[in-house]
Amino acid sequence: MTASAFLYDPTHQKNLGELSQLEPPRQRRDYEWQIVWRNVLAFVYLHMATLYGVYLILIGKTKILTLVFAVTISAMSAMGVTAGAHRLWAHRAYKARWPLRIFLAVMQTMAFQNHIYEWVRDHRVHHKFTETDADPHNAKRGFFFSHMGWLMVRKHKAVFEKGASVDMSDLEKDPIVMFQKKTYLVLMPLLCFVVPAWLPVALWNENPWVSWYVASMLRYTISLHFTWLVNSAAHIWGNRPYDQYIGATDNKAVAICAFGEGWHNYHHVFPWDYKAAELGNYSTNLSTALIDFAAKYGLAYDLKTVSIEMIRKRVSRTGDGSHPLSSKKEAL
Ligand code: ST9
Ligand code: ZN
Ligand code: ZN
Repeated sequence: MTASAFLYDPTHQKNLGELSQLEPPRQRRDYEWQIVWRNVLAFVYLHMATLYGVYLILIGKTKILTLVFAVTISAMSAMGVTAGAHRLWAHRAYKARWPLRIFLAVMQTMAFQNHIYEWVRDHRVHHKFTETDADPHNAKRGFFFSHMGWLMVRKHKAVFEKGASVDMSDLEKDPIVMFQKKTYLVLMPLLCFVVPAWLPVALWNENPWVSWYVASMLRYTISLHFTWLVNSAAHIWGNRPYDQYIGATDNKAVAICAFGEGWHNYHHVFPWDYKAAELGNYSTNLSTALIDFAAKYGLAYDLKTVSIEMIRKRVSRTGDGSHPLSSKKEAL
């Protein structure tokens, strides 16, 4: 379902509705919002249900075990996105043996951020055409669009056209990814909504509605917002120690919320580093802790990283001066 409610000017990000009378149609038709009302309604329900979940916690209706469970499965599903869809499948920053790949694919399914193939395609397109019309969540279109607005409108035609140049053949050869893609419409609702709502009822007799609003709705919404902050906040606020000429920033708060994915200026400059950050500090990068742990037991291997010399050169060539190795700092 579509509604061409607003016209979009990619340079000035303003509503061109009122100009519609003045400009010739060919110029005006460059891009129109096409709102996908099904998604808008789903997000409205999700957020209302989430607020009700918060209320159920505040009035003490939720069992402690349910809260512990919600936090635990949030963390596990986050790993499916960060260590799985992002660092393993999108960037090939390390290799993983099949038990780890299956674990990450199951966790990524529980996170419901689209199946791995679609997630990776959008993400590779984001890296290749960052902050242009071809970027699915182009941060030049403002905080809301890059955060969640992009999931409520049809994509810009540049995303389809330029996105077609992105190589996805590695994923097409991965049976785990292709199995998940084929079975997603069955597995995702089960793993993201049904099982998380059912387990607290079955195991410690939680009220089914409390379980639905807290372990399913609230848990899912919070993990979505933490993820979306990487596309919004970490393309707006923070330092640019490695490259001041790109939009992506290093943002510690986002790094903590998104399990190490907020060191986004570094990540856009060195996307093949399995840490998605210069330093392997686990407190702001739990995903690195998981990959290192898996590597210890041989489940992850060929971990790629970046030499300090390469980092130093890049910092002094394009950094904003906020990095400790910055020559601009030394000169002060
Ligand atoms: C979600 C994703 O939330 C979040 C991703 C975040 C990424 C963050 C990255 C940062 C690092 C990781 C941080 C993790 C932190 C975790 C911490 C957690 C605590 N290239 O899409 P369609 C073509 S999802 C090439 O339908 P529309 C293609 O042919 C949330 N081609 O476009 C495709 O057909 P097919 C839940 C492309 O119609 C066709 O176009 N999910 C590309 O414009 C149609 O594609 C939702 O809300 C491309 N990039 O619809 C669902 N894209 O697929 C939202 C498309 O058959 N999605 N094509 O090959 C939708 O409903 C729709 O996609 C739409 C656009 C309405 C948004
Ligand atoms: Zn980015
Ligand atoms: Zn990336």
